[in-house]
Amino acid sequence: MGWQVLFFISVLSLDAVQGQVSYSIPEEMNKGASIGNIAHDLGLGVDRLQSGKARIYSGNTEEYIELKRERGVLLIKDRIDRETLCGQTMQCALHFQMILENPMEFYTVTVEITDINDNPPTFERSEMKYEISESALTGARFILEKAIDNDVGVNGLDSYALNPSDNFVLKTISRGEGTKHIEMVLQKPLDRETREHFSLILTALDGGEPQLSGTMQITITVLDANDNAPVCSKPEYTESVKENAAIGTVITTVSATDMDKGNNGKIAYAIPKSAASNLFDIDPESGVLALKGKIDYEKRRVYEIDVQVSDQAGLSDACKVIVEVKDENDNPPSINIMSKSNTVSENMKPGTVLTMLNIQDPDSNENGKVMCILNDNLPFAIKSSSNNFFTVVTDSDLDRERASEYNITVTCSDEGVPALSSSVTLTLQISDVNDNAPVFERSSYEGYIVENNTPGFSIFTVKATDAD
Ligand SMILES: *[C@@H]1O[C@H](CO)[C@@H](O)[C@H](O)[C@H]1NC(C)=O
Ligand SMILES: [Ca+2]
Ligand SMILES: [Ca+2]
Repeated sequence: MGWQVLFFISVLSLDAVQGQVSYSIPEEMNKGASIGNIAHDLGLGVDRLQSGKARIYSGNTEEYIELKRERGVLLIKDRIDRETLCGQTMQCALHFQMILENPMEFYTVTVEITDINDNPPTFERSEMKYEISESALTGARFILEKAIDNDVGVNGLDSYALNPSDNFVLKTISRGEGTKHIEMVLQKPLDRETREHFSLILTALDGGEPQLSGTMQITITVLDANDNAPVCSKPEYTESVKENAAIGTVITTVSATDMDKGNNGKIAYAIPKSAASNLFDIDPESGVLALKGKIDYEKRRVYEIDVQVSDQAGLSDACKVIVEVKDENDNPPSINIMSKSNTVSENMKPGTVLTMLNIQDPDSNENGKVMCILNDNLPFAIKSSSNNFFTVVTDSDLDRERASEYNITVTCSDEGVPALSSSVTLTLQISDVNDNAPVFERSSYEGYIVENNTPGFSIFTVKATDAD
């Protein structure tokens, strides 16, 4: 960047003031660099500066500029930083006088210091962190830190950029005197379940040539909101369990998921109060469904259990567990005597019905299929007349004279594995019929009588018997 000399000589009202000269130089020139030929610019010879013992005078600017009397030039004595000298003030200049003696004269010298772009915009912090709820509405605004550029004019802060800008856009608000206020505005809703962390770069640019920039990292953590309800992994579970299974038997594990975080996603399992809630228990944390009471196939074959899954923030889902109870052979047949004869006449014909029985077995299939038998070697038989009905009948001729009483044991068994059975004993008396004629012990008797036997003398004894 070049520099220019602006000078003019004017006659001022003060006699002693001979004129003034102005120079314009950029800041940061090297030590010893020439500012201007002041002798020439004021129309003075180098001799005059020598004879007049020319010197420059000012409160404190000697430290920056020196006068080379023998050459008639002003030189840079020390580094000039416009920012140190003038801060953010647009106009920056050094003012001093050049004084000569014999005769005494003085000249006013102004050295204007122009800005060069030697400062990039900078942020006080390298990173800013934000925590933003995923439920934040579009249009939500977040104030960003401003950058500082110590240069002035075009070399000062010019613009900002924010990248990437998928969810957030940058908004710059001018507030009067060139002060800019910057905000990040949510333009697309956040979803923690899709993306939890964002890293953006805020860049501040100046308008210098070449352009300088500074950056700050913006880290955004998306906070969870309870925007997801728990979801059962299956809407319906079907399981089977044996009746009489022990208390504590695990039936199944219900599972559900919730995409939210922390308590918003912490699931609790429960069975609402119902008939099933007395028989089944679910672990609130693990979802393990277990038996809590006795289940009986003969009482109920299917249970539908509603399981509620809830997060800790009030959202829930429901799933169903269908439990089919499997039969076990846990019931022996029960024998009910519907009607019976305690006594039967010995002349009854074979096939006479003595007892009618009704057999019940509440188990299902083979476990409830029943057959009945009698104990061996009896003149009786058992017949099944129809479903669950049995009759005990005479099977051959009876003879009271041979057997007058029978103990008939009826044993009924189901076909379960192992089989269960029960039995009942029926006592039957056989009543007499006159079916036997008296019979002599012998077919002929022979006896002797001696003479003069006394009356009443027994000749022989005739003996007859009757089986009835
Ligand atoms: C039948 O059973 C009863 C009682 O157990 C017994 O007293 C009786 O002698 C038995 N009768 C026969 C014929 O076995
Ligand atoms: Ca700058
Ligand atoms: Ca500068």
